[in-house]
Amino acid sequence: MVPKRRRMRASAAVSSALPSGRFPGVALFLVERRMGRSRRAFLTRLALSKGFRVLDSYSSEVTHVVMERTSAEEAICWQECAATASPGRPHRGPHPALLDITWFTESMAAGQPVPVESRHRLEVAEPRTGPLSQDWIPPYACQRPTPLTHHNTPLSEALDILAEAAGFEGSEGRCLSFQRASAVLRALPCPVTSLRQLQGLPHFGEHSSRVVQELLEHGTCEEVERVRCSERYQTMKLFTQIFGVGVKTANRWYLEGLRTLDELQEQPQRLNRQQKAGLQHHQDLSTPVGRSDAEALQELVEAAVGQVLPGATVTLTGGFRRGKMQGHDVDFLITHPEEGQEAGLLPRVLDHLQSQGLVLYHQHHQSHLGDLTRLTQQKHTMDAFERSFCIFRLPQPPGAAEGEALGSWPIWRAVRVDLVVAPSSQFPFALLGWTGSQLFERELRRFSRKEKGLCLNSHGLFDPEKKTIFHVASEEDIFQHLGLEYLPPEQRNA
Ligand code: DCP
Ligand code: MG
Repeated sequence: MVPKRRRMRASAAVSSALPSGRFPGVALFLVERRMGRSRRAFLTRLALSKGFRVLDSYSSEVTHVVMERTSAEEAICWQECAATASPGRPHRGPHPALLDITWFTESMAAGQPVPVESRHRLEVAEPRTGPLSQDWIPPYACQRPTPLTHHNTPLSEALDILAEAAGFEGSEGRCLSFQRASAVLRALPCPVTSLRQLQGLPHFGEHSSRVVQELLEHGTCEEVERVRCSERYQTMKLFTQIFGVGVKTANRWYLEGLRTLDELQEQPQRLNRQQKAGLQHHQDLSTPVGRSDAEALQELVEAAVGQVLPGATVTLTGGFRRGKMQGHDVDFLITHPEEGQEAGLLPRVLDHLQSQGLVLYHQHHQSHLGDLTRLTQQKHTMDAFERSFCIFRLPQPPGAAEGEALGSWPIWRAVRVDLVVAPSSQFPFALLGWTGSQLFERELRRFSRKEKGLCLNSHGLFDPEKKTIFHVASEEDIFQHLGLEYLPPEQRNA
Protein backbone atom coordinates (compact mmCIF):
# COMPACT_ATOMS: atom_id res chain seq x y z
CA MET A 1 0.00 0.00 0.00
CA VAL A 2 1.23 3.51 -0.75
CA PRO A 3 1.43 5.46 2.51
CA LYS A 4 -1.38 7.98 2.80
CA ARG A 5 0.98 10.98 2.82
CA ARG A 6 2.56 9.87 -0.47
CA ARG A 7 -0.86 9.28 -2.02
CA MET A 8 -1.93 12.76 -1.05
CA ARG A 9 1.28 14.23 -2.48
CA ALA A 10 0.69 12.47 -5.81
CA SER A 11 -2.86 13.76 -6.17
CA ALA A 12 -1.87 17.23 -4.99
CA ALA A 13 0.72 17.22 -7.77
CA VAL A 14 -2.00 16.36 -10.29
CA SER A 15 -4.32 19.12 -9.19
CA SER A 16 -1.60 21.75 -9.07
CA ALA A 17 -0.24 20.97 -12.54
CA LEU A 18 -0.20 23.87 -14.97
CA PRO A 19 -3.54 23.97 -16.79
CA SER A 20 -2.01 23.64 -20.25
CA GLY A 21 1.28 21.75 -19.67
CA ARG A 22 4.01 21.79 -22.34
CA PHE A 23 1.70 20.22 -24.92
CA PRO A 24 -1.47 22.26 -25.40
CA GLY A 25 -4.38 20.16 -26.58
CA VAL A 26 -3.10 17.03 -24.77
CA ALA A 27 -4.66 16.05 -21.42
CA LEU A 28 -4.01 12.54 -20.12
CA PHE A 29 -6.15 10.41 -17.87
CA LEU A 30 -4.60 7.23 -16.44
CA VAL A 31 -7.11 4.49 -15.56
CA GLU A 32 -6.36 2.94 -12.15
CA ARG A 33 -8.10 -0.37 -12.87
CA ARG A 34 -5.47 -3.04 -13.69
CA MET A 35 -2.72 -0.39 -13.36
CA GLY A 36 -3.09 -0.08 -9.60
CA ARG A 37 -3.02 2.99 -7.43
CA SER A 38 0.71 3.19 -6.71
CA ARG A 39 1.78 2.60 -10.32
CA ARG A 40 -0.74 5.19 -11.47
CA ALA A 41 0.73 7.69 -9.00
CA PHE A 42 4.25 6.85 -10.24
CA LEU A 43 3.32 7.21 -13.94
CA THR A 44 1.48 10.45 -13.15
CA ARG A 45 4.59 11.95 -11.57
CA LEU A 46 6.67 10.78 -14.54
CA ALA A 47 4.32 12.42 -17.06
CA LEU A 48 4.12 15.64 -15.04
CA SER A 49 7.92 15.81 -14.89
CA LYS A 50 8.00 15.63 -18.70
CA GLY A 51 5.56 18.54 -18.96
CA PHE A 52 2.41 16.57 -19.76
CA ARG A 53 -0.94 17.65 -18.34
CA VAL A 54 -2.51 14.79 -16.32
CA LEU A 55 -6.08 15.04 -15.01
CA ASP A 56 -7.06 13.48 -11.72
CA SER A 57 -10.60 12.64 -12.80
CA TYR A 58 -12.26 11.79 -16.11
CA SER A 59 -13.92 14.79 -17.74
CA SER A 60 -14.69 16.38 -21.09
CA GLU A 61 -11.17 17.86 -21.12
CA VAL A 62 -9.44 14.47 -21.38
CA THR A 63 -7.91 13.82 -24.82
CA HIS A 64 -5.90 10.62 -24.17
CA VAL A 65 -7.08 7.80 -21.88
CA VAL A 66 -4.25 5.40 -20.98
CA MET A 67 -4.95 1.84 -19.84
CA GLU A 68 -2.84 -1.13 -18.95
CA ARG A 69 -3.52 -4.85 -19.61
CA THR A 70 -7.02 -3.99 -20.83
CA SER A 71 -8.84 -5.49 -23.81
CA ALA A 72 -10.56 -3.34 -26.44
CA GLU A 73 -14.01 -4.50 -25.24
CA GLU A 74 -13.19 -3.68 -21.62
CA ALA A 75 -11.93 -0.28 -22.69
CA ILE A 76 -15.24 0.53 -24.37
CA CYS A 77 -17.14 -0.74 -21.32
CA TRP A 78 -14.96 1.46 -19.11
CA GLN A 79 -15.66 4.50 -21.25
CA GLU A 80 -19.41 3.91 -21.15
CA CYS A 81 -19.27 3.50 -17.36
CA ALA A 82 -17.11 6.61 -16.93
CA ALA A 83 -19.51 8.64 -19.06
CA THR A 84 -22.43 7.36 -16.93
CA ALA A 85 -20.56 8.17 -13.72
CA SER A 86 -20.13 11.82 -14.73
CA PRO A 87 -23.54 12.48 -16.33
CA GLY A 88 -23.41 16.25 -15.99
CA ARG A 89 -20.23 16.40 -18.03
CA PRO A 90 -20.92 15.14 -21.54
CA HIS A 91 -18.01 15.01 -23.92
CA ARG A 92 -17.85 17.98 -26.22
CA GLY A 93 -16.22 17.24 -29.57
CA PRO A 94 -14.61 13.91 -30.37
CA HIS A 95 -14.27 11.17 -27.76
CA PRO A 96 -10.80 10.85 -26.26
CA ALA A 97 -8.48 8.22 -27.69
CA LEU A 98 -8.50 5.00 -25.66
CA LEU A 99 -4.86 3.96 -25.62
CA ASP A 100 -2.73 1.11 -24.46
CA ILE A 101 0.18 1.83 -22.11
CA THR A 102 2.59 1.38 -25.06
CA TRP A 103 1.60 4.84 -26.33
CA PHE A 104 2.40 6.28 -22.91
CA THR A 105 5.82 4.60 -22.56
CA GLU A 106 6.82 5.58 -26.11
CA SER A 107 5.73 9.17 -25.41
CA MET A 108 7.70 9.29 -22.17
CA ALA A 109 10.80 7.94 -23.92
CA ALA A 110 10.37 10.54 -26.70
CA GLY A 111 9.73 13.33 -24.17
CA GLN A 112 6.63 14.35 -26.13
CA PRO A 113 3.31 12.80 -27.24
CA VAL A 114 4.05 10.40 -30.14
CA PRO A 115 1.46 10.21 -32.95
CA VAL A 116 -1.34 7.78 -32.15
CA GLU A 117 -1.16 4.73 -34.41
CA SER A 118 -3.76 2.01 -34.75
CA ARG A 119 -1.55 -0.42 -32.77
CA HIS A 120 -1.89 1.91 -29.75
CA ARG A 121 -5.66 2.10 -29.93
CA LEU A 122 -8.04 0.07 -27.74
CA GLU A 123 -11.14 0.36 -29.82
CA VAL A 124 -13.62 -2.09 -31.29
CA ALA A 125 -15.16 -1.22 -34.62
CA GLU A 126 -18.70 -2.59 -34.06
CA PRO A 127 -21.10 -1.77 -31.23
CA ARG A 128 -21.61 -4.75 -28.97
CA THR A 129 -24.64 -7.00 -29.38
CA GLY A 130 -23.11 -10.26 -28.18
CA PRO A 131 -22.68 -11.40 -24.57
CA LEU A 132 -21.17 -8.88 -22.16
CA SER A 133 -17.77 -9.84 -20.81
CA GLN A 134 -18.10 -11.70 -17.53
CA ASP A 135 -14.66 -10.45 -16.62
CA TRP A 136 -16.12 -6.94 -16.62
CA ILE A 137 -19.20 -7.88 -14.58
CA PRO A 138 -17.79 -9.66 -11.55
CA PRO A 139 -20.24 -11.61 -9.38
CA TYR A 140 -20.24 -9.56 -6.15
CA ALA A 141 -21.89 -6.13 -6.22
CA CYS A 142 -18.96 -4.74 -4.18
CA GLN A 143 -16.59 -5.62 -7.04
CA ARG A 144 -18.22 -3.35 -9.61
CA PRO A 145 -19.44 0.25 -9.76
CA THR A 146 -23.22 0.72 -9.68
CA PRO A 147 -24.33 4.27 -10.44
CA LEU A 148 -27.63 5.73 -9.32
CA THR A 149 -29.00 6.21 -12.84
CA HIS A 150 -28.39 3.38 -15.25
CA HIS A 151 -29.46 1.94 -18.61
CA ASN A 152 -31.91 -0.78 -17.61
CA THR A 153 -34.49 0.80 -15.30
CA PRO A 154 -37.66 -0.96 -16.60
CA LEU A 155 -35.96 -4.37 -16.41
CA SER A 156 -34.47 -3.86 -12.94
CA GLU A 157 -37.74 -2.42 -11.57
CA ALA A 158 -39.63 -5.52 -12.72
CA LEU A 159 -37.13 -7.81 -10.95
CA ASP A 160 -37.28 -5.57 -7.84
CA ILE A 161 -41.04 -6.15 -7.61
CA LEU A 162 -40.55 -9.92 -7.74
CA ALA A 163 -37.78 -9.61 -5.11
CA GLU A 164 -40.04 -7.57 -2.83
CA ALA A 165 -42.94 -9.99 -3.27
CA ALA A 166 -40.67 -12.97 -2.46
CA GLY A 167 -39.54 -11.08 0.67
CA PHE A 168 -43.19 -10.65 1.68
CA GLU A 169 -43.61 -14.43 1.45
CA GLY A 170 -40.54 -14.99 3.62
CA SER A 171 -38.59 -16.55 0.71
CA GLU A 172 -35.24 -14.96 1.44
CA GLY A 173 -33.35 -17.03 -1.15
CA ARG A 174 -35.70 -16.09 -3.99
CA CYS A 175 -35.70 -12.48 -2.88
CA LEU A 176 -31.89 -12.36 -2.98
CA SER A 177 -31.73 -14.06 -6.40
CA PHE A 178 -33.99 -11.41 -7.95
CA GLN A 179 -32.16 -8.60 -6.13
CA ARG A 180 -28.79 -9.83 -7.39
CA ALA A 181 -30.02 -10.15 -10.98
CA SER A 182 -31.50 -6.64 -10.76
CA ALA A 183 -28.20 -5.31 -9.38
CA VAL A 184 -26.30 -6.81 -12.34
CA LEU A 185 -28.62 -4.93 -14.73
CA ARG A 186 -27.94 -1.67 -12.89
CA ALA A 187 -24.20 -2.15 -13.32
CA LEU A 188 -24.28 -2.78 -17.08
CA PRO A 189 -22.71 -0.07 -19.24
CA CYS A 190 -25.45 -0.25 -21.89
CA PRO A 191 -29.13 -1.15 -22.30
CA VAL A 192 -29.94 -4.83 -22.72
CA THR A 193 -31.72 -5.21 -26.05
CA SER A 194 -31.35 -8.93 -26.70
CA LEU A 195 -31.40 -11.98 -24.46
CA ARG A 196 -28.04 -13.03 -25.90
CA GLN A 197 -26.40 -10.21 -23.93
CA LEU A 198 -27.33 -11.96 -20.68
CA GLN A 199 -25.38 -15.11 -21.55
CA GLY A 200 -22.70 -15.75 -18.94
CA LEU A 201 -23.75 -12.85 -16.72
CA PRO A 202 -23.68 -13.75 -13.02
CA HIS A 203 -26.98 -14.31 -11.18
CA PHE A 204 -29.12 -14.69 -14.29
CA GLY A 205 -30.95 -17.92 -13.73
CA GLU A 206 -33.84 -19.31 -15.69
CA HIS A 207 -36.54 -17.27 -13.91
CA SER A 208 -34.91 -13.80 -14.15
CA SER A 209 -33.92 -14.46 -17.78
CA ARG A 210 -37.52 -15.38 -18.60
CA VAL A 211 -38.79 -12.13 -17.07
CA VAL A 212 -36.27 -10.10 -19.09
CA GLN A 213 -37.15 -12.02 -22.26
CA GLU A 214 -40.85 -11.29 -21.83
CA LEU A 215 -40.16 -7.61 -21.21
CA LEU A 216 -37.92 -7.37 -24.28
CA GLU A 217 -40.47 -9.15 -26.49
CA HIS A 218 -43.76 -7.71 -25.20
CA GLY A 219 -42.82 -4.64 -23.15
CA THR A 220 -44.51 -6.15 -20.08
CA CYS A 221 -44.26 -9.33 -18.01
CA GLU A 222 -47.43 -11.17 -17.09
CA GLU A 223 -46.11 -12.47 -13.75
CA VAL A 224 -44.87 -9.04 -12.64
CA GLU A 225 -48.20 -7.41 -13.51
CA ARG A 226 -50.13 -10.13 -11.68
CA VAL A 227 -48.01 -9.62 -8.54
CA ARG A 228 -48.14 -5.83 -8.75
CA CYS A 229 -51.96 -5.80 -8.92
CA SER A 230 -52.53 -8.50 -6.31
CA GLU A 231 -54.29 -7.65 -3.05
CA ARG A 232 -51.59 -9.51 -1.16
CA TYR A 233 -48.68 -7.46 -2.60
CA GLN A 234 -50.48 -4.14 -2.28
CA THR A 235 -51.54 -4.73 1.32
CA MET A 236 -48.13 -6.00 2.39
CA LYS A 237 -46.53 -2.96 0.76
CA LEU A 238 -48.96 -0.61 2.51
CA PHE A 239 -48.39 -2.18 5.93
CA THR A 240 -44.59 -2.57 5.70
CA GLN A 241 -44.29 1.11 4.77
CA ILE A 242 -45.61 2.03 8.23
CA PHE A 243 -42.78 3.04 10.60
CA GLY A 244 -42.18 0.12 12.99
CA VAL A 245 -43.95 -2.55 10.91
CA GLY A 246 -41.88 -5.41 9.46
CA VAL A 247 -42.84 -8.30 7.20
CA LYS A 248 -43.86 -10.58 10.12
CA THR A 249 -46.33 -8.09 11.62
CA ALA A 250 -47.73 -7.11 8.21
CA ASN A 251 -48.25 -10.78 7.36
CA ARG A 252 -50.07 -11.46 10.65
CA TRP A 253 -52.41 -8.53 10.07
CA TYR A 254 -53.01 -9.67 6.49
CA LEU A 255 -53.85 -13.22 7.62
CA GLU A 256 -56.23 -11.77 10.20
CA GLY A 257 -58.10 -10.05 7.38
CA LEU A 258 -56.89 -6.47 7.83
CA ARG A 259 -56.47 -4.53 4.58
CA THR A 260 -56.48 -0.78 5.18
CA LEU A 261 -54.91 1.89 7.39
CA ASP A 262 -58.39 2.88 8.63
CA GLU A 263 -58.94 -0.65 9.93
CA LEU A 264 -55.63 -0.40 11.83
CA GLN A 265 -56.53 3.02 13.25
CA GLU A 266 -59.72 1.48 14.64
CA GLN A 267 -57.73 -1.13 16.58
CA PRO A 268 -55.10 0.83 18.56
CA GLN A 269 -54.64 -2.08 20.98
CA ARG A 270 -52.77 -3.90 18.19
CA LEU A 271 -50.19 -1.15 17.84
CA ASN A 272 -47.05 -0.38 19.83
CA ARG A 273 -45.89 3.19 20.52
CA GLN A 274 -43.69 3.32 17.42
CA GLN A 275 -46.43 2.02 15.10
CA LYS A 276 -48.95 4.49 16.58
CA ALA A 277 -46.54 7.36 15.79
CA GLY A 278 -45.98 5.86 12.33
CA LEU A 279 -49.72 5.76 11.60
CA GLN A 280 -50.33 9.20 13.07
CA HIS A 281 -47.79 10.77 10.67
CA HIS A 282 -48.29 8.29 7.86
CA GLN A 283 -49.13 10.78 5.16
CA ASP A 284 -45.95 12.81 5.69
CA LEU A 285 -43.79 9.73 6.25
CA SER A 286 -44.94 8.13 3.00
CA THR A 287 -44.01 11.30 1.08
CA PRO A 288 -40.34 11.12 -0.02
CA VAL A 289 -37.88 13.37 1.80
CA GLY A 290 -35.98 15.66 -0.57
CA ARG A 291 -32.32 16.59 -0.46
CA SER A 292 -33.03 20.15 0.72
CA ASP A 293 -34.95 18.74 3.71
CA ALA A 294 -32.02 16.41 4.46
CA GLU A 295 -29.61 19.35 4.36
CA ALA A 296 -31.89 21.47 6.60
CA LEU A 297 -32.03 18.57 9.07
CA GLN A 298 -28.26 18.23 9.01
CA GLU A 299 -27.91 21.87 10.06
CA LEU A 300 -30.36 21.38 12.94
CA VAL A 301 -28.66 18.19 14.14
CA GLU A 302 -25.19 19.73 13.79
CA ALA A 303 -26.24 22.76 15.85
CA ALA A 304 -27.65 20.55 18.62
CA VAL A 305 -24.64 18.21 18.63
CA GLY A 306 -22.26 21.19 18.62
CA GLN A 307 -24.01 22.64 21.68
CA VAL A 308 -23.88 19.40 23.62
CA LEU A 309 -20.41 18.18 22.61
CA PRO A 310 -18.17 20.67 20.80
CA GLY A 311 -15.89 18.96 18.26
CA ALA A 312 -18.35 16.15 17.50
CA THR A 313 -19.13 15.66 13.78
CA VAL A 314 -22.37 14.77 12.00
CA THR A 315 -22.18 12.87 8.68
CA LEU A 316 -25.10 12.32 6.32
CA THR A 317 -25.18 8.61 5.39
CA GLY A 318 -27.71 6.24 3.75
CA GLY A 319 -29.14 6.94 0.31
CA PHE A 320 -28.39 10.67 0.38
CA ARG A 321 -24.66 9.96 0.72
CA ARG A 322 -24.97 7.74 -2.38
CA GLY A 323 -26.27 10.75 -4.30
CA LYS A 324 -30.01 10.02 -4.10
CA MET A 325 -32.21 13.09 -4.40
CA GLN A 326 -34.99 11.52 -2.29
CA GLY A 327 -35.26 8.98 0.49
CA HIS A 328 -37.70 7.43 2.92
CA ASP A 329 -35.69 8.80 5.86
CA VAL A 330 -32.51 10.72 6.70
CA ASP A 331 -29.59 8.85 8.29
CA PHE A 332 -26.85 10.56 10.34
CA LEU A 333 -23.68 9.16 11.88
CA ILE A 334 -22.16 11.08 14.79
CA THR A 335 -18.68 10.73 16.24
CA HIS A 336 -16.01 12.66 18.17
CA PRO A 337 -12.27 12.60 17.42
CA GLU A 338 -11.49 11.78 21.05
CA GLU A 339 -12.68 8.21 21.64
CA GLY A 340 -15.06 7.90 24.59
CA GLN A 341 -16.29 11.51 24.46
CA GLU A 342 -19.23 10.39 22.33
CA ALA A 343 -20.61 7.92 24.90
CA GLY A 344 -24.17 8.69 26.03
CA LEU A 345 -24.44 11.66 23.68
CA LEU A 346 -27.90 11.10 22.19
CA PRO A 347 -30.22 11.70 25.17
CA ARG A 348 -28.59 15.13 25.63
CA VAL A 349 -28.85 15.94 21.89
CA LEU A 350 -32.50 14.90 21.84
CA ASP A 351 -33.28 16.97 24.95
CA HIS A 352 -31.82 19.95 23.14
CA LEU A 353 -33.82 19.27 19.96
CA GLN A 354 -36.96 18.60 21.97
CA SER A 355 -36.66 21.93 23.77
CA GLN A 356 -36.85 23.55 20.31
CA GLY A 357 -40.03 21.62 19.49
CA LEU A 358 -38.33 19.63 16.72
CA VAL A 359 -39.02 16.08 17.92
CA LEU A 360 -42.38 14.33 17.43
CA TYR A 361 -41.19 10.86 18.44
CA HIS A 362 -37.96 9.17 19.46
CA GLN A 363 -36.90 5.82 20.70
CA HIS A 364 -33.45 5.61 22.25
CA HIS A 365 -31.29 2.47 22.14
CA GLN A 366 -28.25 2.33 24.38
CA SER A 367 -25.01 1.04 22.95
CA HIS A 368 -23.80 -2.39 24.00
CA LEU A 369 -20.32 -2.16 22.59
CA GLY A 370 -17.90 -4.08 24.89
CA ASP A 371 -15.35 -6.47 23.41
CA LEU A 372 -14.46 -5.58 19.81
CA THR A 373 -13.40 -9.11 18.80
CA ARG A 374 -16.82 -10.39 19.81
CA LEU A 375 -18.58 -7.45 18.16
CA THR A 376 -16.87 -7.98 14.80
CA GLN A 377 -18.10 -11.57 14.72
CA GLN A 378 -21.74 -10.68 15.26
CA LYS A 379 -23.86 -11.68 12.31
CA HIS A 380 -26.98 -9.69 13.23
CA THR A 381 -27.98 -6.97 10.80
CA MET A 382 -28.45 -4.64 13.76
CA ASP A 383 -25.24 -3.18 15.11
CA ALA A 384 -24.55 -2.36 18.76
CA PHE A 385 -24.13 1.42 18.48
CA GLU A 386 -26.06 3.94 20.51
CA ARG A 387 -28.92 5.10 18.27
CA SER A 388 -32.24 6.85 18.13
CA PHE A 389 -35.07 6.22 15.68
CA CYS A 390 -36.94 9.51 15.50
CA ILE A 391 -39.68 11.45 13.79
CA PHE A 392 -38.70 15.10 13.46
CA ARG A 393 -40.97 18.08 13.06
CA LEU A 394 -39.17 19.90 10.26
CA PRO A 395 -40.16 23.53 9.56
CA GLN A 396 -40.92 24.04 5.86
CA PRO A 397 -39.87 27.09 3.87
CA PRO A 398 -42.60 28.73 1.79
CA GLY A 399 -42.82 27.20 -1.68
CA ALA A 400 -41.78 23.73 -0.47
CA ALA A 401 -45.05 22.07 -1.50
CA GLU A 402 -46.04 21.95 -5.13
CA GLY A 403 -49.03 24.00 -6.24
CA GLU A 404 -49.61 25.54 -2.82
CA ALA A 405 -51.68 28.69 -2.59
CA LEU A 406 -49.82 31.76 -1.41
CA GLY A 407 -49.83 31.96 2.38
CA SER A 408 -51.10 28.42 2.85
CA TRP A 409 -47.87 26.42 2.81
CA PRO A 410 -47.47 23.61 5.31
CA ILE A 411 -45.56 25.11 8.23
CA TRP A 412 -43.87 21.82 9.03
CA ARG A 413 -43.70 18.20 7.93
CA ALA A 414 -42.87 14.99 9.78
CA VAL A 415 -39.62 13.27 8.71
CA ARG A 416 -38.09 9.96 9.78
CA VAL A 417 -34.54 10.41 11.06
CA ASP A 418 -32.04 7.81 12.29
CA LEU A 419 -29.24 9.05 14.54
CA VAL A 420 -26.33 6.68 15.19
CA VAL A 421 -23.24 7.30 17.34
CA ALA A 422 -19.94 5.51 16.70
CA PRO A 423 -16.60 5.70 18.55
CA SER A 424 -13.96 7.22 16.25
CA SER A 425 -11.94 3.98 15.87
CA GLN A 426 -15.04 2.24 14.44
CA PHE A 427 -16.22 5.24 12.43
CA PRO A 428 -14.97 4.10 8.96
CA PHE A 429 -16.73 0.73 9.40
CA ALA A 430 -19.91 2.40 10.63
CA LEU A 431 -19.80 4.87 7.73
CA LEU A 432 -19.33 2.06 5.22
CA GLY A 433 -22.11 0.03 6.86
CA TRP A 434 -24.60 2.90 7.01
CA THR A 435 -24.00 4.18 3.49
CA GLY A 436 -25.53 1.13 1.83
CA SER A 437 -27.18 0.22 -0.35
CA GLN A 438 -28.53 -2.66 1.66
CA LEU A 439 -27.64 -5.18 -1.06
CA PHE A 440 -24.19 -3.64 -1.45
CA GLU A 441 -23.60 -4.16 2.30
CA ARG A 442 -24.79 -7.75 2.14
CA GLU A 443 -22.55 -8.49 -0.80
CA LEU A 444 -19.55 -6.83 0.85
CA ARG A 445 -19.96 -9.00 3.93
CA ARG A 446 -20.50 -12.13 1.84
CA PHE A 447 -17.41 -11.32 -0.24
CA SER A 448 -15.32 -10.79 2.93
CA ARG A 449 -16.46 -14.10 4.38
CA LYS A 450 -16.40 -16.34 1.31
CA GLU A 451 -13.50 -14.91 -0.66
CA LYS A 452 -11.23 -13.57 2.10
CA GLY A 453 -12.25 -15.59 5.20
CA LEU A 454 -12.79 -12.35 7.13
CA CYS A 455 -15.71 -11.09 9.24
CA LEU A 456 -16.87 -7.59 8.35
CA ASN A 457 -19.60 -5.54 9.99
CA SER A 458 -20.24 -1.93 11.05
CA HIS A 459 -17.84 -2.33 14.00
CA GLY A 460 -14.76 -3.76 12.33
CA LEU A 461 -12.94 -6.32 10.22
CA PHE A 462 -11.72 -9.47 11.94
CA ASP A 463 -9.46 -12.30 10.83
CA PRO A 464 -10.80 -15.39 12.66
CA GLU A 465 -7.71 -17.48 11.84
CA LYS A 466 -5.08 -15.06 13.01
CA LYS A 467 -7.48 -13.64 15.62
CA THR A 468 -6.53 -10.12 14.61
CA ILE A 469 -8.51 -6.94 14.10
CA PHE A 470 -7.68 -4.50 11.31
CA HIS A 471 -7.16 -0.87 12.28
CA VAL A 472 -8.24 1.59 9.61
CA ALA A 473 -8.39 5.34 9.13
CA SER A 474 -10.84 5.49 6.22
CA GLU A 475 -13.30 3.57 4.04
CA GLU A 476 -10.51 3.38 1.41
CA ASP A 477 -8.40 1.38 3.88
CA ILE A 478 -11.21 -1.17 4.30
CA PHE A 479 -11.53 -1.72 0.54
CA GLN A 480 -7.75 -2.06 0.39
CA HIS A 481 -7.62 -4.69 3.17
CA LEU A 482 -10.28 -6.66 1.27
CA GLY A 483 -8.33 -6.39 -2.00
CA LEU A 484 -11.18 -4.44 -3.61
CA GLU A 485 -10.94 -1.40 -5.82
CA TYR A 486 -12.33 1.59 -3.91
CA LEU A 487 -15.90 2.51 -4.87
CA PRO A 488 -17.11 5.99 -3.87
CA PRO A 489 -20.60 6.13 -2.30
CA GLU A 490 -22.22 7.20 -5.61
CA GLN A 491 -21.09 3.88 -7.13
CA ARG A 492 -22.59 1.71 -4.35
CA ASN A 493 -26.19 1.88 -5.61
CA ALA A 494 -26.53 -1.89 -6.07
N1 DCP B 1 -28.68 -0.97 6.36
C1 DCP B 1 -28.25 -2.29 6.20
N2 DCP B 1 -29.09 -3.30 6.51
C2 DCP B 1 -30.33 -3.05 6.94
C3 DCP B 1 -30.80 -1.74 7.08
C4 DCP B 1 -29.93 -0.71 6.77
O1 DCP B 1 -27.13 -2.53 5.80
N3 DCP B 1 -31.13 -4.08 7.22
C5 DCP B 1 -27.75 0.12 6.01
C6 DCP B 1 -27.66 0.27 4.53
C7 DCP B 1 -28.59 1.37 4.24
C8 DCP B 1 -28.43 2.26 5.45
O2 DCP B 1 -28.21 1.36 6.52
O3 DCP B 1 -28.30 2.01 3.05
C9 DCP B 1 -29.58 3.15 5.72
O4 DCP B 1 -30.80 2.41 5.75
P1 DCP B 1 -32.10 2.92 5.01
O5 DCP B 1 -33.16 1.90 5.25
O6 DCP B 1 -32.40 4.31 5.42
O7 DCP B 1 -31.68 2.83 3.47
P2 DCP B 1 -31.32 3.94 2.44
O8 DCP B 1 -30.93 5.20 3.12
O9 DCP B 1 -30.34 3.32 1.53
O10 DCP B 1 -32.67 4.13 1.63
P3 DCP B 1 -33.74 5.34 1.71
O11 DCP B 1 -33.24 6.33 0.72
O12 DCP B 1 -35.04 4.75 1.32
O13 DCP B 1 -33.72 5.88 3.11
MG1 MG C 1 -32.15 6.19 4.51
